[in-house]
Amino acid sequence: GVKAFIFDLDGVIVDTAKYHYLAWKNLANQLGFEFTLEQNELFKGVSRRRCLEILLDIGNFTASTEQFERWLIEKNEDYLAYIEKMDSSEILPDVPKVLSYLKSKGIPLALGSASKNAKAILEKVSLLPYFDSLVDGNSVTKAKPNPEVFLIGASNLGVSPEDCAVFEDALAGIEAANNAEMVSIGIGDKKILSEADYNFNDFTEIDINFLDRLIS
Ligand code: B16
Ligand code: MG
Repeated sequence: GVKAFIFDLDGVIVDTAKYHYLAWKNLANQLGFEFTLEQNELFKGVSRRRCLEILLDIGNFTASTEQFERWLIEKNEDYLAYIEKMDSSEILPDVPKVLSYLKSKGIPLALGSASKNAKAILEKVSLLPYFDSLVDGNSVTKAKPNPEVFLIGASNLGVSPEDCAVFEDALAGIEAANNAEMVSIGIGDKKILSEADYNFNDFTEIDINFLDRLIS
C-alpha cells in the first residue's frame, strides 16, 4: 500500500492561481497589453521564469537579461502583496480533513510545488505543521513533468517512489507523478487529467474509505 503522500500546492491546497493571474495581468497591462484568464491556464504548475517568457511572447516583447530579472522581481513583489492577506479561510474545501486523517495514521506527508513561495503560503494558511518535507521551486532544477520534485520528496520522507501517492491539479504534475512511478491522483477536470490513476473534482469527493484502501 501507499506509505507516503505528496501534495501539490497551487490548485490542490489553495487557489493561488488567481493571485498569480492578477500579478501577471498587472505586469502585462503596465507593458500595454492584455492577459486573459484563459491564457493564465497555461501558467498553472509552470515556473515563474517560464511564465514570464510566455507572457513576453504573448505581448511580443523582448527583454534584456536585466530587464527580465527586474520584471520577475516586480511580479513576485506584487504577488506577495496578495499572499500577505491570505489566511486559513482560503484553504480549499476538505483539504484539512484529508491532511489530518493521514497524519492521524502516521503517514508522512510532503509538499511538491513549483513555487518558490510555498513555505510562506503554508505558513499564512497555518498548514505548515502537517508537512514533514517541503520540496519547492527553491529545491528543484527540472520542472514538472520531470519527476524530480516528487522523487526528492519521496527520498526526504525515506519512502520509495512506488510507495508514494501524489495529489495534482495540473497535467504536467500528473505526468511527473507517473514518470516517478507513483500513484497519481488528479484533482480537477477529469478530461484534462485523464492520465491520472484516480480522479476527483476536489477533496470533498475523497472519503476515508478511499484513503484506507490506498494505505492498506
Ligand atoms: P512562484 P504549484 C505553481 O505552483 C503555480 O501553479 C504556477 O502558476 C507558478 O508560476 C509556480 O508555482 C511558481 O510560483 O512564482 O511562487 O515561485 O501548482 O506547482 O504549487
Ligand atoms: Mg498546481
